[in-house]
Amino acid sequence: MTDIHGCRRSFEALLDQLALTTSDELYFLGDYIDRGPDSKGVLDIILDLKNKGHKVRCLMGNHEDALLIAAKDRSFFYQWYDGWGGRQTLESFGVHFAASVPIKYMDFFKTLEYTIEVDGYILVHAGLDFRSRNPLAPDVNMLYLREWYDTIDFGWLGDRIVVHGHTPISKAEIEGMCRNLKYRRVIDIDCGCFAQHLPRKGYLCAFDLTNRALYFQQNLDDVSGYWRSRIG
Ligand SMILES: [Mn+2]
Repeated sequence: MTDIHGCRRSFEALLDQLALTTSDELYFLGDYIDRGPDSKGVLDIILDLKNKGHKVRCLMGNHEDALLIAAKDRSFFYQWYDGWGGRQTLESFGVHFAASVPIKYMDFFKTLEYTIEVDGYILVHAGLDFRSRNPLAPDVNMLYLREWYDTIDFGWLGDRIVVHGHTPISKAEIEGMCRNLKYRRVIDIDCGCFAQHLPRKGYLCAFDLTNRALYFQQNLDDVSGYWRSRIG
């Protein structure tokens, strides 16, 4: 799953739909926080899954990177707060500054990985930088890349498939990528959960790596606070 963006109710509903057991491995592709109303709730669920014995691995998204920067850099803080939906994250914690987010969560952000390679898949938040000599070398670009498909080195990639988020696309586009995995070797599973008012978006998506099956959950959260502040 990817780009939950504080949509705790949608996240819970998708987990219910998946009916996981502790033998399932769970991979989260980043952007747990910002925009949606309950970033703290999303993080609590993930930490709880770990505590209950689920195998959980979590990638870093650009929004977690931004929070860590905002905790140290006052001028970036205001940009994150107003422009990135950081306001909603801080409201969920009941604090006023990024640096005031409880240490338990800050420590979690610092453990996040840049890529995971598992069972013929490469998982990453935004994309791989194929201009780099080693596209798997940890690099902040991996959290921010857009429109990188033209640079894919299929020789280097071989039989592997890249799974990523970060760029919201429609449910139909995700389903199309899933059908064409054999040739395209990449799938974006960000269905713009927080963008519930946009056509064909507003779903949280899960991709079953074993069966190459998709699961969608329509957004159940009130994201109007973020959109009001964006328009206002
Ligand atoms: Mn992102």
